[in-house]
Amino acid sequence: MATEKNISVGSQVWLEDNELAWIDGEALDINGQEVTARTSTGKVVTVKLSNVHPKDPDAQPGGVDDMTKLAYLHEPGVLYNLASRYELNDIYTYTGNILIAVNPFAKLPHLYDVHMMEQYRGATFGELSPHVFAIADTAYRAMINEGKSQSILVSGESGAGKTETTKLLMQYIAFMGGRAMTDGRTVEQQVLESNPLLEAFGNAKTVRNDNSSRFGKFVELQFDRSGRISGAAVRTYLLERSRVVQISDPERNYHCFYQLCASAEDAEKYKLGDPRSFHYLNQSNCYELNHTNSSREYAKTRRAMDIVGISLEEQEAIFRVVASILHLGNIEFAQGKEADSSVLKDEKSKFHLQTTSELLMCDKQSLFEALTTRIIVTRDENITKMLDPVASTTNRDTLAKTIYSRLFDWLVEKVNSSIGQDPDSRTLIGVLDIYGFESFKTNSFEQFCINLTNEKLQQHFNQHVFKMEQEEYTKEEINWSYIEFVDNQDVLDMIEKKPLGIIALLDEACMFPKATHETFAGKLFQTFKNHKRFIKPKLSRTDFTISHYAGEVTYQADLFLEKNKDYVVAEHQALLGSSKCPFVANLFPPSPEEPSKSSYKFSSIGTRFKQQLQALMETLNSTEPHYIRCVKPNPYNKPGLFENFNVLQQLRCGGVLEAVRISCAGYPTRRTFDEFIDRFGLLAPELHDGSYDEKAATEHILKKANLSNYQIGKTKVFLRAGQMAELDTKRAEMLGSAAKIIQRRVRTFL
Ligand code: AOV
Ligand code: MG
Repeated sequence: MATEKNISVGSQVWLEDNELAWIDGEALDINGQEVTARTSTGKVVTVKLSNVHPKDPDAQPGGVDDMTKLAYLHEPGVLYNLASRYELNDIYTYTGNILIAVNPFAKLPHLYDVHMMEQYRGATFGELSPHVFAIADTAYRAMINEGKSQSILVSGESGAGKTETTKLLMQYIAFMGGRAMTDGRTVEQQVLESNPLLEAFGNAKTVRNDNSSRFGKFVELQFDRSGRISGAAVRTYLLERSRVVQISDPERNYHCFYQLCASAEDAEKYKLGDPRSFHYLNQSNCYELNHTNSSREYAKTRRAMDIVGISLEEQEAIFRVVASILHLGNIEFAQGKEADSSVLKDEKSKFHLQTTSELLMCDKQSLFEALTTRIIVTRDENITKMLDPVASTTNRDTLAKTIYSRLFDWLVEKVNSSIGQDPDSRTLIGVLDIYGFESFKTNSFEQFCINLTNEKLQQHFNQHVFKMEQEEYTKEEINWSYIEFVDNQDVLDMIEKKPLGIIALLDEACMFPKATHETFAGKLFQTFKNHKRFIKPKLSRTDFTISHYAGEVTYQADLFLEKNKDYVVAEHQALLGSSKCPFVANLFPPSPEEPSKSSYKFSSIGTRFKQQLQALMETLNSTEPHYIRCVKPNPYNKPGLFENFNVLQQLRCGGVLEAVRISCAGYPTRRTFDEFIDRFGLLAPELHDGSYDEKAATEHILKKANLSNYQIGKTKVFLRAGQMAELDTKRAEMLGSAAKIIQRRVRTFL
């Protein structure tokens, strides 16, 4: 970050610190490129001048509500502003138009009640304290006034508060765009209730978050001409499938499994009971969530289903399928008589096979065969191959994952068809709740896809905040010193381009029978050996590192091929497609294509995901974006604890620090002369004599209002952050006194 190095002996300064990231102190001595200072904790240290920043001596103890109001703009300033606000439970802070939301990890009861919504309704942006409602209100009003679609992009790492924020946004928009309650269901109620429904099936407890969304979500709210919600569409991205069959302590499987087990009557109906008796749940020792009661949650899920419009028969079938997955997971295999064949391990397994087939309404023997054999299609004949117990178990898990992901997709589609799309709607507000950047000890295909998403969104953010700003300034020929930013088009090309991008190379490897993760990695090393975003780690032959906008991530290629392949085993398709339960059969419709030669038909998850992202970007590009960056103040999900290093890393990844810089350096508010005079003409009534042109009139108003440091372009006026608010206040004062005069006159008249 650019710094003003106005430091002299006696100055208040920020110093880089190993423990706190930044610590405040007083400069004692300056010697060339080194500064000696006493920290506020009493230590005397000598640090490089480049690691010292001046500290604002007049900084307000409670911080400022917009980073662009900071007197000195730099990393420690931004960080300590957030920290000191957080201490006072002021969890929201603006950076120009971007909202930063620091997770309070505590209920703030009055922050989101109806009274609060009333307050933000129609309030000028920036007039009230920063709030997620203010962003929703701005988007809603911009849609109404300008007839342009809007989108609100919520990002942040796991547990940062994206999903909660999204729900608050939707709640506010429903409040603004709802219609009076009728005895039937209203569209906005259905939209709101789709949240608990999808959370029951798509959220789970992870180490990072007790209610972690294991899928990405874009909700499109459609509006009619009068600004009422008239339809909605939910798009979801990449549900984590592996969780259905594999969990590790202290995580959990998807909430719906525990909810169903806790529901007294239904659990009995489906021969369930203690979750501890099911393999898919007892791989972890965690069964309960703090502060939640599973049977009450089950009732909530059922109610959400009612409201969304899922019939009772469908609900019965959904939970029957959920139960069948638990029973399926308890079917165990032992070595059969013939080499490499499997039999059921014991009586318990027989019981679970029986129950699974009853619940799925398919033939027990066919189910057993679908689990323990594989048909190999050759040119001349079909050969039935027996599977050994290990292969049968893997096969069983594959079936469980397939059923669950089909069920989830069905729910999403049902939400969409039931709420309904409004074909006449011309404007929409999209709300995006999607996984933030991830970098773990081991990173696989999922992280690769998630980080691709974030690269795309970062580019969108870049384009919006940086490129658009600069283009606008250039177009208007105003004075503007270009701010540098790191463009990430090169990373995107490396991943997405055909035929030599990483995804294309991965698809190629998946289609080539002899390819392994080693040959795939080798191909990557060869293709990108001189790419500045690609690094081959020294100690591994199959790891590769991508230099993402938010930092380097090393991926393990091992499971990439396997995870990129999306296919339904033909035997599974045949088994469930012929289920006597129409709901189950419907989850496995016959594929429209010719029956494939091989029982594994490959379709690429990576490529499909890339296309989904492309479609998402196109939607976003046709809207006016609003950004909310959620920040997780500490990794322990504890209230009141603000860890500097952690937060800084998130601010960097979210582009917040860059955005702060540009917001301040630039002119975030702009209006055409015409719009400006419309709004503020009353500040200079003498303009009515008509002797000014628009540009001169604009300048006249600005001078009269005592503003400086704005820019007048060719068609627009450009204001610094905060100046619009200043003008608005003056305008409100004028209007207020005018209203008082009228009131007084009315009173005298009476
Ligand atoms: P995420 O969506 O960003 O994580 P959530 O929205 O689920 O994170 O938030 C995690 C938890 O933080 C919630 O369950 C709440 O307990 C708490 N929380 C978040 N926002 C607020 C708020 N405004 N007020 C009070 N508590 C809050 V993930 O889906 O895991 O990426 O994958
Ligand atoms: Mg979430």
